[in-house]
Amino acid sequence: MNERMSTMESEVQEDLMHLREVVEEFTTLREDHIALKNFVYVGKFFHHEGKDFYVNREQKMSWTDSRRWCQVRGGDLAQPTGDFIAFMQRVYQLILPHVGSAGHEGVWLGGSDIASEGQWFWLSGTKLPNNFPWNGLQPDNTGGIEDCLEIFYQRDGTNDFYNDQVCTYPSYFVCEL
Ligand SMILES: [Ca+2]
Ligand SMILES: [Ca+2]
Repeated sequence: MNERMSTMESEVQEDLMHLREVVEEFTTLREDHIALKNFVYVGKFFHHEGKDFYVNREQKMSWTDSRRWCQVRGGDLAQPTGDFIAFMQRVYQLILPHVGSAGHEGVWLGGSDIASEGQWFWLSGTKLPNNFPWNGLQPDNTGGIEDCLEIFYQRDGTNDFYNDQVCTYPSYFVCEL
């Protein structure tokens, strides 16, 4: 009798353990679902030359935090290829209604010269091409501390350009997925 009791007890223990695992898994799934729902809700997607991009125009973050935000969702900061002007215009269409009262916004992309001043690389490790359409005066490394790639937008669209910016500056950003 005692033996049967203890067998039952260990079976109950096992069931309880299994139940805890199921609850844990459910909780994780639920959190993922909420994150995904918010993700779809807050942003805008577009397609450019074989890649899917996502513009976060609701939250401003440093370049590093922006990168983490993209990575948590299975991507990274945007590293466009090909027609960089067309890419800039596509982002502009999505950013324009969100340009703040200052009349201009920066948008982070996945390029930097953090490793070596003046040597610009995408996060993939590929060098930015020689024909990269920097504005005539950029990258100017203002104050000796501009190491991250952004697109700089003016509300009127007359002066948009690729620029090097201080990495800790809070900006909108583009992820690739
Ligand atoms: Ca720099
Ligand atoms: Ca600059």
